Amino acid sequence: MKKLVLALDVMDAERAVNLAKEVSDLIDAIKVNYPLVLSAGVEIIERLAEIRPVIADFKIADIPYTSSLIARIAFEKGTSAVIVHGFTGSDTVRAVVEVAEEHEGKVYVVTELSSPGGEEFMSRVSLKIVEMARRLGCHGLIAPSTRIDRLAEIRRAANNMEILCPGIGAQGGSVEALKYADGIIVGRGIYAADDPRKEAKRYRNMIENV
Ligand code: OMP
Repeated sequence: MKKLVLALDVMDAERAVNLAKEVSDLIDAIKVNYPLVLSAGVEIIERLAEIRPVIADFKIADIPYTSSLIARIAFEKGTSAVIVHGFTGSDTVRAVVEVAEEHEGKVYVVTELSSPGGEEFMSRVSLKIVEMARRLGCHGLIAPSTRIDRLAEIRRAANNMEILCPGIGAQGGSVEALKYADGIIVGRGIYAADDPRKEAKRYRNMIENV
């Protein structure tokens, strides 16, 4: 079954918890990024993890030691997975994988950003990033729904790793990405809608009909 991940980039703890509860039966995970954690505090991970599994999207991109500290905080707060930038290289990604293994958690590696800037530098190395992520035993990849041709190439290189695709809706990507991906990440398309539950249902139906 393909996954629907809610990118909960709101900046108020109560709004975040209420939104998560409102759509909990329609989503597979909640992705938490800096806007929420920096405004609501890292404890928000604990609260959301009671509702659905959390993916801590700190796009970790530092030296191995600092990266492992960031990953450890996220897992100790109850996240199920973390997102790390692949361009950091194998030492950093390995350090994050080691922390994840201690917590039986997952690591997703960013290949190339879904935004236009992702083509400036990252797309030149993203297939190497995929190869590294596979070699290091990472669980999955984050790849752009906004560039289906790139996504298809990433899928081929990824073999059976899980691929989650952001960029649906607000950034111009579509659920066509599910031809190559195992799930989609949707933020504004759900949380900024007048009726978030209705939109989450719509995405869930689209996923089931792909
Ligand atoms: P919306 O554009 O509002 O649907 O949100 C997309 C979410 O996915 C945000 O939380 C982004 O930070 C995240 N994201 C991307 O948009 N593009 C990427 O290449 C990678 C991510 C991510 O790692 O989740």
